[in-house]
Amino acid sequence: MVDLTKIRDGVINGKADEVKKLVQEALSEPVKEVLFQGLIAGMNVVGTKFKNNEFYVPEVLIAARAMKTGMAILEPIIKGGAIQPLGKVAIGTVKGDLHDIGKNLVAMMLQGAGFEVHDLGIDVPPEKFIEAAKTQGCTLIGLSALLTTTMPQMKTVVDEIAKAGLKGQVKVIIGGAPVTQSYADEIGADGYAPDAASAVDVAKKLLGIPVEKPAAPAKEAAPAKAPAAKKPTAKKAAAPKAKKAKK
Ligand code: B12
Repeated sequence: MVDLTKIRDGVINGKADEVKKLVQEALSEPVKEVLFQGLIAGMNVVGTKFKNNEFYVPEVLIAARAMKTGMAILEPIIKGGAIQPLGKVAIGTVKGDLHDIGKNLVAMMLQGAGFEVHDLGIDVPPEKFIEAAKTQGCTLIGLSALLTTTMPQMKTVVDEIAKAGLKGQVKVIIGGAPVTQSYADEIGADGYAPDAASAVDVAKKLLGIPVEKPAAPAKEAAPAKAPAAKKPTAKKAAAPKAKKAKK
């Protein structure tokens, strides 16, 4: 029997090779346990550490890579119907905007939390989000914008969802350095999150999924690398706040 806390700690510590080996060894265990007590439990801890400024973007990316290595092994089994995803999310950077580092982090954290994530990429026109809702059954749409000039695209997507008759059935969560809760309120988005870890909590709340506290990691689980002296938040250096953005 494989100790699933080793998978969890391997994710936290960003040990992709170790996670791959352990997940392969754990295939005799129920896949749900490997996923939830191993990979997702690890990413939950990573999310909490990121929120608490104990982890920084590089540690999150390294952990997400380890999580993805394990996910790649489980995916064929999961797709075979072994586990129902928490929900289906379509995420993308809005039309005209090519920034994707933050969006990718959010996508990875959502995947790590157990959501089925359809990453539509960058420079995504509104109709692609609507299409993902209609054809893939995505009930949550995540919009990322890093430019004040592309933020109005978020309102266009919200409006298009209403025009398509999907309001209420499809929720919209927005984020990106210049985006704020007040902008979300202003354009009628259902949710906003300032970072990738909070995005998971907000996504769960919007879809009516209980937000649990992650299990504490084993004592020896230390970060993959010592964090940088200061967290390089995009917020501080970023564009003016959304209130100034045109609708
Ligand atoms: C890297 C970068 C680039 C790279 C992008 C590479 C890439 N693959 O993403 C390149 C060089 C391509 C680029 C280009 C440009 N950039 Co640029 N860029 C940046 C920079 C330095 C960092 C952005 C970043 O990745 N941050 C790190 C990530 C982790 O943070 P984040 O994106 O904010 O994401 C977090 C949260 O916001 C949130 N989040 C993000 N998305 C979502 C989505 C959802 C659903 C949720 C819930 C949460 C969420 O969670 C994330 C993780 O915690 C910022 C400065 C800054 N400090 O923000 C400028 C910045 C965004 N860029 C800027 C500009 C002006 C440009 C250009 C116009 C420059 C030019 N003249 O060509 C072009 C625009 C190209 C285009 N059409 O998009 C300005 C925008 C100013 C403004 N008022 O709009 C900034 C603010 C720099 C500045 N201070 O002037 N850029």
